Amino acid sequence: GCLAQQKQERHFPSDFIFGAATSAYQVEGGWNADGKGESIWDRLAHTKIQDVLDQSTGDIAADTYNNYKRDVEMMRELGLDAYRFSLAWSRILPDGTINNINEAGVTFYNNLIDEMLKYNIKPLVTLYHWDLPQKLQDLGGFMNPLFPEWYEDYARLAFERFGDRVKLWITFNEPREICYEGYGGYTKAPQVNRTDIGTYHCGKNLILAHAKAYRTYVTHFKPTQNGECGITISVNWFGPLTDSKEDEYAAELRRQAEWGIYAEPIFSEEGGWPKEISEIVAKKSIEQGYKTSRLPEFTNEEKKFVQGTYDFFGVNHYSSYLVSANEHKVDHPVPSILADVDVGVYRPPAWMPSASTWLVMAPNSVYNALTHLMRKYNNPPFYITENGWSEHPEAPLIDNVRIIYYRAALNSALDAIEAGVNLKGYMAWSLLDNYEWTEGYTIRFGLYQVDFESEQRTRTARKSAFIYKQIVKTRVIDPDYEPDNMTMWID
Ligand code: PNW
Repeated sequence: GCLAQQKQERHFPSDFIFGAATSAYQVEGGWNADGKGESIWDRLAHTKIQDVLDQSTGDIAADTYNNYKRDVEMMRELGLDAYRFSLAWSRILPDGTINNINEAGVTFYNNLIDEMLKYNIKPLVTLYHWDLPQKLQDLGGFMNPLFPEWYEDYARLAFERFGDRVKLWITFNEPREICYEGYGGYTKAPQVNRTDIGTYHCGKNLILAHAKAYRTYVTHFKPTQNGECGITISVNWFGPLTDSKEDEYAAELRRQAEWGIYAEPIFSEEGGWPKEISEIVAKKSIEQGYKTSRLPEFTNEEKKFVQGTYDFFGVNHYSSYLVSANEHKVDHPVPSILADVDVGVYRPPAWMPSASTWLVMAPNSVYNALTHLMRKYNNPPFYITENGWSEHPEAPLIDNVRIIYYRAALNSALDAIEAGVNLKGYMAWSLLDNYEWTEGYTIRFGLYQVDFESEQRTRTARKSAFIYKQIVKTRVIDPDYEPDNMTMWID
C-alpha cells in the first residue's frame, strides 16, 4: 500500500483499563430505602431546595438502586473493563458509626459488585463521594478531629465486606470540592461557608483520614486481598498566561491552592503542605489579626504518617485556565484560599464552552496536567478517574461536540503516555445522566441519556457511547469512525 495514505495508528496498551464513572447520590435514588440514613445531600436537597437550580433532589435520581442490572448491561454494551462507583456511607452506616450496620445496604453493593464480576467488569470503588452521614455532620463533620477515626472505621468495614472482590479503592473523591466548596464555600453540602479556615481544617482532617484508611488497608487487607488504594484529586491544568517569571510563579501558586495542598502531603518527597502556601497563609493570618496561621500545620509525626500513602494517583480532569500575576484579578473582601494566593485566571474565548460554566475545551489539557504531575511526583501510577463533557438536557442524542471532546482528551492521554506518564486507565464521566449537584438535572454528562420523566428512568445510548465503545474495543481513536445506526448491542 501507499505509505502516505496509511493512517498513523496509536494504540492504548492492551492492559489499559477503560471504564466509566458515577457516584452514589447522583445515580442511586433510594434515599431512605431499606434503612439508609440521611446524608448531607439529602439534607441540602430537602431543606435548601432554593439552592438547587431546578429545585430537584436526588431522592430517585436515575434509580440505580432498582436499576443496577440495567446499568451493568450498559457496561457490557460498551465493553468496559471497569466501572467506578461510590458507596453511600449512610446506606451502610445510617448514623455514620459502626455501632449500627445496615445489612440491606451492604447487600445492595454486594449485588452490584457480583453482577459486574459475572461479566468481568472490575469494580473501582470510591469510599467517599460527598455524601457524609448527616449524623456525623451534626458533630462537625470534617472539622471534627475525630473525623479520621470515624472514616477509618467505615473504610475498614468496606474492606472487610467487599475487599475479597474489589481490588481498586479510592478513599476520597476530590478534596477540593469537599473542603473548598463545602466548608470554605456555600456551593456544595454542607454549605458551611467558613472561607477563612474551613478549607484548610477540612483539608488537614481529610488527608489524615485518607492516610489512616490507606495504612489500615496496607496492614490488614492488602496482604490477603492484593488490591490497590489511592485518592482522587481534581487536577485541572493551570498554566501561565505569559512566559514571564511572575506569571509562572502565579500559576504555581494557583495550582497549589487548587490541588497541591491535597497532593503535596501525600505524594511529595518533602511531605506536608506546599511550602509557599504555608508561608503565605502564616504571614497573611498574622497581618489579619489571627493569633496563629489559618492553615493548621502538620506535626512531623503526622507528615511521616501521611507521606507515601498511595498505590496510585487518581486524577479527575476536565479543563484548563491561564494564570496571571497582575491581570484578570478579582476582589477578595474576606480571607480565603483564593485571597491567600491572589492571582488572576483567564480563558481564551476560542476555548469552546460546554453547558457548565467551569468546563471549556482547552488544547492539550490532559497532557499538560499529567506530564506536570509526572515530573512533580516522580511518576506514580495514574488513573484518570473522571473526564467528560456536559450538554443541556434538550441537546440531541447525536452529541457531536462531546465526541470531539472525548477524542481530543484521549489523544491527549496518548500524548502523555508517549511522554512517559504511567497512565493505567481512563474513566469517562459519566456512564449515564445523573443529578449534577446544585445544577440538578439541568446539566447532562452521560454516555447514556436518562429520561427522568419516565417511571423506569429509561436509558438510551447517545452517539458518544458508540464512539467510546469502538475505542474501548480497538484501543485506537479512529477520527472517521461512524456507527451504522443508533441501535446498541452487546458484543
Ligand atoms: C466532578 N471544576 O466535580 C465530580 O466528581 C462529579 O460528581 C461531577 O458530577 C462531575 O465532576 C461533573 O461536574 C467537579 O470546577 C466539579 O473543574 C468542578 C470541577 C471539576 C470537577
